[in-house]
Amino acid sequence: MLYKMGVINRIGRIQDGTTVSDYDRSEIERQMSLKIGVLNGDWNNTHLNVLDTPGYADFIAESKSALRVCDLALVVIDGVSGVEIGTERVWSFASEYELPRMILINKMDRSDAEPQTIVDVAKERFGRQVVPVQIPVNPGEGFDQIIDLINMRLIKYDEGQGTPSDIPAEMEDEALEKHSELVEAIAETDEELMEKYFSDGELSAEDIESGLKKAVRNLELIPVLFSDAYNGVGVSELLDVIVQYVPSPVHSVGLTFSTEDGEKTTLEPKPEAPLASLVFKVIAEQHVGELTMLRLFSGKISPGMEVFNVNKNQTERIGQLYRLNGHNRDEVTEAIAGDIVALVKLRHTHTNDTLTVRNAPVSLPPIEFPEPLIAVSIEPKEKGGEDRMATGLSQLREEDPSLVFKYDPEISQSVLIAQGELHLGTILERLKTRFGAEVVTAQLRIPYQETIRGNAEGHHRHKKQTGGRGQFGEVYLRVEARQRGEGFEFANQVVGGNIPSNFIPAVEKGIVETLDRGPLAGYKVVDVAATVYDGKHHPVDSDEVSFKLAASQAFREAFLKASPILLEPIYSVTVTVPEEYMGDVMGDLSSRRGRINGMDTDGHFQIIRAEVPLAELDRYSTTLRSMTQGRGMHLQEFLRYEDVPGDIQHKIVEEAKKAQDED
Ligand SMILES: Nc1nc2c(ncn2[C@@H]2O[C@H](COP(=O)(O)OP(=O)(O)O)[C@@H](O)[C@H]2O)c(=O)[nH]1
Ligand SMILES: [Mg+2]
Repeated sequence: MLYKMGVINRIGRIQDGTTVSDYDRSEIERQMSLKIGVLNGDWNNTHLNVLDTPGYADFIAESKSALRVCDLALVVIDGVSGVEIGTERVWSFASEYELPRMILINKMDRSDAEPQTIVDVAKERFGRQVVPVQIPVNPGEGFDQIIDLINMRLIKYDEGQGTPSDIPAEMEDEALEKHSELVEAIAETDEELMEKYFSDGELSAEDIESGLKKAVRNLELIPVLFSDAYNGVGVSELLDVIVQYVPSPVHSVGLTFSTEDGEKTTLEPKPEAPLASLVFKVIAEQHVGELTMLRLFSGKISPGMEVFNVNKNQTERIGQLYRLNGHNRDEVTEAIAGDIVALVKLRHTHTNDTLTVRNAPVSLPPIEFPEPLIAVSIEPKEKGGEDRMATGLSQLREEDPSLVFKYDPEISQSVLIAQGELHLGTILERLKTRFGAEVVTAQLRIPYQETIRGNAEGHHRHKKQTGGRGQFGEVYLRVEARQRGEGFEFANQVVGGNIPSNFIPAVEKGIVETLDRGPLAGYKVVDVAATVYDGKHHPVDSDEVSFKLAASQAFREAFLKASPILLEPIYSVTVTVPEEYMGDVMGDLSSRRGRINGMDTDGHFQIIRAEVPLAELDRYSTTLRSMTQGRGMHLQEFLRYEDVPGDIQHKIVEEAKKAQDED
């Protein structure tokens, strides 16, 4: 597209690392896009902003960000592999944003390309609105002809240059039939057109044009086009169709959304209206610093202007403005509603912030990022590296909010959560090269819990005689099992002042503090009742510390006698895979102590629902992807705690003992 629009004079190739969109070093090395590529150009007197997004599942959040600020989703489908999980996911994002759509089926030069099957599948998956506006005449090697079903002509391409001519006689019947299907589909979206179509059996060129335009805008039709991007076949047609049939942001009704108090607002896409714009991406560029990517929904901006960041309650002054093509920047003096621009050096503004005006502020709905899937513990390689690691991670998170970094007190580890193995890899690489922060990652600890099955009693006397004043406290208590989820309960049944009432809080405190590091293997204790029923004190030596220690020891003793057990977190796991991988996935889930709860068919995908212990889910997304050649995905969600099987409990307890001995 950039080549056709005259932005570049040579077509780049992924294999040579010369494409405009994938310019980042790690993108060139991996030969794939890792982030939104911001591009622009002109076609038929129309300015086009293009956000090229990665297809790889780890970077799906980028696609979601881009879709949030676009007026059209052009969903590119591989002409050989067809509709994939990634296709389905971006489709669902586009549906969430109620975005007009078009489909481009690419790689028509491949001899194993299957355009018709893919159109059929797309119809089945995405609905009857899917309608081809072209016929790829000779798919396979040497592909160079497309029939344009809107204008009923043949376009023959030579070195990317399309020349129109009449449809050859032998193609006429097929072309007429498909043309009628298209016209009928257009007519069905509008009553007036339907009447005309019934009485005339055809629609005029003007009616087809305006009808298709309206239907695309209202999500009633989804045109399908074909291309061979290698040889530029279909590219100029694609640009023609985009410019002619896709709603220009300037002529749209404007972004409509619900404000925080539930009212519907529509932003007029006019330069005269007050500024409303969303930051959808922050990119750190070498030698340039941070570039803030902004989509304007209404109003305009120019250098020197003061704008209001409504999320941070801060004023920002606009510096230079750029239009981007990869890392090429063209300075502009103004940007208006509908446009996408890059800004330099904003002090307080980050992804998902709304830039607006103080006297008429709006707050745009934020991009909601997909749940990250792979979690590891992260620590600096060397002591004292904590600051660099934390600074680096918070900076990276500003550029890419689809990663999560937090401290988890339950397992006492710093946790990094990413969208997949590759995403994780790029984060660690950037930490090292950009922030000099070398880190080590490891499997997260499992937050097991401890509880008891039975009841038991415990007793401890704490007594110390050192020099001056001694220490004395003695506690008798009972522990009882409680129902799951009931938590901890403390009761006092001491009579006759055997433990003076002012020391009872210390007894309780001694037990509560023990709950954090359970007697069995050091995990949190849950659902236990403890009743202190007797004890002894000494008029001089007794103090709070003595009763705390005695209570803690008595509790440990009772707990270990009351059939202690370990509980582990169980997750519900939903796996979506193409049918042929189902056997492998089920076998693998069983080997992870998983229980299969159900299966559903969804087109040519299978959905498997299972319950799997968290301990068995380490890097499951990675395994699933390699098991299914990247075509499977899963979601997981915490369900409940369950007993750890006896042999595994034994192993965990032994390991905990060993670790404690080493300490
Ligand atoms: N045969 C053929 N290969 C293509 C065509 N377009 C892209 N490719 C190849 O398909 C692979 C993926 O292309 P890429 O642009 O990285 O896809 P992306 O994932 O959408 O960014 C690369 O190896 C390209 O060289 C095409 O029209 N025909
Ligand atoms: Mg790409």
